[in-house]
Amino acid sequence: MSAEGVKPLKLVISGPVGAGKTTFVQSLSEIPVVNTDELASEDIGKTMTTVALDFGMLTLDGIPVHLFGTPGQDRFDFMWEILCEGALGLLVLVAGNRPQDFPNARKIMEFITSRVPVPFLVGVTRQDLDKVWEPEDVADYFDLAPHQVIGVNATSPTSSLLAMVRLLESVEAYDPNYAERLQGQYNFGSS
Ligand SMILES: Nc1nc2c(ncn2[C@@H]2O[C@H](COP(=O)(O)OP(=O)(O)OP(=O)(O)O)[C@@H](O)[C@H]2O)c(=O)[nH]1
Ligand SMILES: [Mg+2]
Repeated sequence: MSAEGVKPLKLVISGPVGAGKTTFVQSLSEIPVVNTDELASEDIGKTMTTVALDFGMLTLDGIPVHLFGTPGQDRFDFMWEILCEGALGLLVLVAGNRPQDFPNARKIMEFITSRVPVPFLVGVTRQDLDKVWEPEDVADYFDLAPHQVIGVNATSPTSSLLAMVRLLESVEAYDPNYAERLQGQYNFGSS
């Protein structure tokens, strides 16, 4: 239990390499993000990559929210499951200008949700760029309901906050008792 007696909410941000997971956590966190980015040991199209997790924290309406970003590379897939344990919700990010990553995003979604029954949304990043897939088209691609896919600019705190609020709303819609049932299961950071 935290000092105020309010248990933190745990949210996980996953998705393929370069989707914007670390950026999203950095945009939202009120503390310096615990970051495990290292030089990529293979060609993944960028220099640094997350090898364990990102951890950030913010407070929403007085409730502490803990954000965990996962690695994108599937060589670290064991972390996906570990990080999703006890999570209230999952946001699977995919870069809207990289449709070649969509199959990988599907794999990650299926990997996690088949092991941990966590409510999730898909966030299509890079909505600030031209020539980017619209959330509705990505919903069609993944065979998801339109409300399960949202657009986001992960470099923007405002846009990231909106996406996070949408995720929390969808958790509530998924099962109003879900949060209550998780109480007591997740105590990370509490004292
Ligand atoms: N313009 C724009 N750039 C973005 C957005 N999201 C991420 N980026 C950029 O994309 C690059 C990769 O972002 P990261 O946050 O490192 O991606 P990641 O998902 O953490 O990647 P891994 O840890 O390697 O799996 C960075 O240069 C970000 O600034 C977005 O919504 N808009
Ligand atoms: Mg990262």
